[in-house]
Amino acid sequence: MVPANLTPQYHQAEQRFKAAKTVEEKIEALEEMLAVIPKHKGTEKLQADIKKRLSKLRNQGMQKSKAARYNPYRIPREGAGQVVLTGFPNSGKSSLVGALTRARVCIADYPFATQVPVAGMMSFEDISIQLVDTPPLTGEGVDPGLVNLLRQADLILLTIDGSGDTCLEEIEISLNLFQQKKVGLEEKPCLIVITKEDLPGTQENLALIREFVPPQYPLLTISVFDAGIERLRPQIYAALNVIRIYSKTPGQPPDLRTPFVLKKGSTILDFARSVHRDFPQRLKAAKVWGSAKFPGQAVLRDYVLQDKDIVELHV
Ligand SMILES: Nc1nc2c(ncn2[C@@H]2O[C@H](COP(=O)(O)OP(=O)(O)OP(=O)(O)O)[C@@H](O)[C@H]2O)c(=O)[nH]1
Ligand SMILES: [Mg+2]
Repeated sequence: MVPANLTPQYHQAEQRFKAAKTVEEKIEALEEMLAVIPKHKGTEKLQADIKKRLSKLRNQGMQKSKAARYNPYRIPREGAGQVVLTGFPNSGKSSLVGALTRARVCIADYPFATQVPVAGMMSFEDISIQLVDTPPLTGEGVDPGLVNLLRQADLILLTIDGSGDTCLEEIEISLNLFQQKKVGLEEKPCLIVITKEDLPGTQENLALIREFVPPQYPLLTISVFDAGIERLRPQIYAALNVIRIYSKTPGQPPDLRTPFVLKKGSTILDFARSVHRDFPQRLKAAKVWGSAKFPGQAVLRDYVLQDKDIVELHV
């Protein structure tokens, strides 16, 4: 075996490696060892060894920096639609998500209680809809993560504390911000929920609020301490503009447990596409129960489906 003939420089670097505490320090020392190691047959095995340790540490480092880049605003859509709740501090976002889902939200009587988005599933009849609680909006700047979340949402739910002196300003600032940040209110619905209906201040402000809000925004008034909050489930579902379609295999009863959720206005062809991507080409006939003139009526592929229709596709 050829002697390694390691240099003092190498030994120093090796000492630094042994003393290193962080992944970064270790990587740096190993790189130095590799740079100064005499390159000949006798050190080949040692060189390979250093390279192996380096790549292992670099992988660790990458995972660490991935964790550092973790984005709490990245919330994958789940269920029949994603509803993002937004609004000024203390306006009742977390209380709503807490009342309608099992998500562990932070509710507090001081502002800025919520620091990262929290998602929960709201059940409505036989489907569930994702509600996302978020940190508050303010008049001064908005987190780009929140803007992205609003852009990707299927429905925006703006909460306004009806009892507050600044409720009209909050509505104005929020709607302006949605426009400035182009969150897509041209094609996506936005519900304005006036919270704290139980407080006398809200009752006093309601007439003003109704006059102030542009007519294209549906206004709801609720209290989380009142059973009326349950009305929100169907109202959120309705605002999502989707329909549920149950599929039926020929000769069998329909599958009423797991509906397909489609955009309102979807046709037989759209439904066929969501069942299987080959179905539109293979589709020979379709029958509809529900909105059809009579149960099991044969319909064409451009037939517009309605909520709760049962569809039998023949391919
Ligand atoms: N009286 C009354 N109080 C409410 C209602 N909804 C929420 N609150 C109270 O208002 C305070 C703020 O509620 P949160 O749900 O934490 O408000 P938030 O919008 O999530 O607040 P941030 O996370 O700071 O943005 C809490 O003390 C709630 O109990 C309501 O309908 N009626
Ligand atoms: Mg909150």
